[in-house]
Amino acid sequence: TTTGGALYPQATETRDLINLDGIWNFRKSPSDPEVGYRGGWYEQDLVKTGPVIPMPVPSSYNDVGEDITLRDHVGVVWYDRRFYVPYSWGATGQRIWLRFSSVHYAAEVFVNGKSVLFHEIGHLPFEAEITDVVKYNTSNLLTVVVDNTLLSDTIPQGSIKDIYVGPKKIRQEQSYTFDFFNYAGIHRSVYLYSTPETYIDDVIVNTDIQGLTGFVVYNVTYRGSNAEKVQCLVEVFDKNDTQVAGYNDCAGLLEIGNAKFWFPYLMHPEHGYLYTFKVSLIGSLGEILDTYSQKIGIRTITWSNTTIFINEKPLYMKGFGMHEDSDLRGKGWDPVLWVKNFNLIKWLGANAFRTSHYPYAEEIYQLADEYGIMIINECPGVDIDIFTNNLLAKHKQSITELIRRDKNHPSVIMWSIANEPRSGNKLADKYFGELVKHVKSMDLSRPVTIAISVNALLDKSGRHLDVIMFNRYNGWYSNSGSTVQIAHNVIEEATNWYRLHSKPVIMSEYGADTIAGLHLYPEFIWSEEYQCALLSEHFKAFDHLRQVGFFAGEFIWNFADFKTAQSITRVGGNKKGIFTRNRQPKAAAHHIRARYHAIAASD
Ligand code: GCB
Repeated sequence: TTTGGALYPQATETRDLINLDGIWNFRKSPSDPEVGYRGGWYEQDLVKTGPVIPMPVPSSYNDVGEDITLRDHVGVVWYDRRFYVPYSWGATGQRIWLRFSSVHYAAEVFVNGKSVLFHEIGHLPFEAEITDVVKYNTSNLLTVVVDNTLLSDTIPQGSIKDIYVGPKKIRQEQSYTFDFFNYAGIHRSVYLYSTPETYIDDVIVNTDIQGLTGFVVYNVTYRGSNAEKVQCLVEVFDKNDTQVAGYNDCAGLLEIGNAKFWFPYLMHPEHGYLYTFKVSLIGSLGEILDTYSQKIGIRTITWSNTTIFINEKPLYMKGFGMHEDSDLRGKGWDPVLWVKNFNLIKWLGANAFRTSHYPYAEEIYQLADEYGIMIINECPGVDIDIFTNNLLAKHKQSITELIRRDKNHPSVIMWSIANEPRSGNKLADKYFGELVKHVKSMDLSRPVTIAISVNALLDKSGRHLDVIMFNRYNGWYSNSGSTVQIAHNVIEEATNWYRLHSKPVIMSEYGADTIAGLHLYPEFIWSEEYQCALLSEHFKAFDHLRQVGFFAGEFIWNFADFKTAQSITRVGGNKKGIFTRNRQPKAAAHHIRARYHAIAASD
């Protein structure tokens, strides 16, 4: 299920697309996950197997009801709906594909009672060709079984414990060491789409710059019974739809004179400049078999032992860690939320964010490409704890699927292969050595990093990386309520990392939980005043470090408040946002905004 190119689905002259989002039927499985399988829930409408409730797709299922056992459910749930396939798709011999943009955590998919897909690891797309399974003369039954269970060999890891009342086991509880809520369900859009019999499977694009000239190195792969006789036509169009390059080959190098390069937001008046890269497969009679278009940006990322460069200019990143998280929807893809997020990012004058702690929806990367916002793209390896070979294989798989999906986005400028692993463990050395090798076997064009929390002297992952990121909560988890040591500690720690590894250093997390509307002066923890004071002390350190010269970026934790598991350190969730969960600014947002715009003006 993870072969092929994972191209974002689109309708073109030769392809059609039907979105299957909407309200599906939903049924929670009893705690024995086999009950539904034994009862044949996959081969009949769910409603015939017992009570169902309406469930929006895409969305997390946890927060749409009033049922605590739904919110805290551990294990399997079932979804189903019916769909039609247009006659015309069959009449023209189209291949038919079913694509899930993401389901958390594991999913098995049935069409008309037949198992067509199994996928593990949330946050990443998977698809299958279902040409031979669909019917044209009647509706088709689509059933999805979703399991949210996290164990020691899932990415990320978790554990399950049995809860007893006296001698009687009454339920299971999921626990995990990361703090964001383990939302589950069909989190992103579901598509039915068609391609011709001979079709474009993947397009890989890399870019280079020499003087004013942009270069595009590309490779098109295709499949189908006509594959031996096809040719490729590749065309590049600028924003005015004027063709600026073209070539008749499935792999090659295109040259664009006087090119407009892709620059980050505020680094150039035309930041986020995108070209359209169109591929056509041409048959032996000159007929068009298939077409596929995508936006590309011409830019280079390079790095030295002190500096990251974009288009040969030194880069300083200003941003934050984020989450896919909102009220009611949980981790469900929501275009309203994300257009708002991007408007706030621009309002702040930020130029980057990290997809902490998993790959985000594909549409988010498309928006980032357009807006010129840089992404540190993180795989779902958060809080890796027990380093086994099984886990390594799965961790590699998550990276394979991530790079396969996101390789062409100009906004993606770095791969983060983990967040806060227990990298002091001696097994971490080999583990991360192998993971970095794996990334490099797929993509040499972007630096590899990890957001590290272990002390620099104990950490065993840093030597494998191109860029060092560290997370530290001075004035919050340590010296809570006191800001006096912050600037000193941050400078010292960043300098230690640089001395040890001679690599660019980024502070990837720092911050303070803050209840919006709580005012305490002189500053006192949890108040808006304290969050601002804590940020100010970090700014002093960052300004100093930038002068010294190896410091490449500052990332506040977090963009917005988000939901967590229940804990005595979390008041209705993690409140380190500079925005509330409803995206209203705390005082800190105004504070950051002044800083980020001032840095942009002086760059
Ligand atoms: C961290 C984690 C992040 C948490 C944050 C916190 O180090 O990387 O996922 O949310 O701390 O607020 O505790």
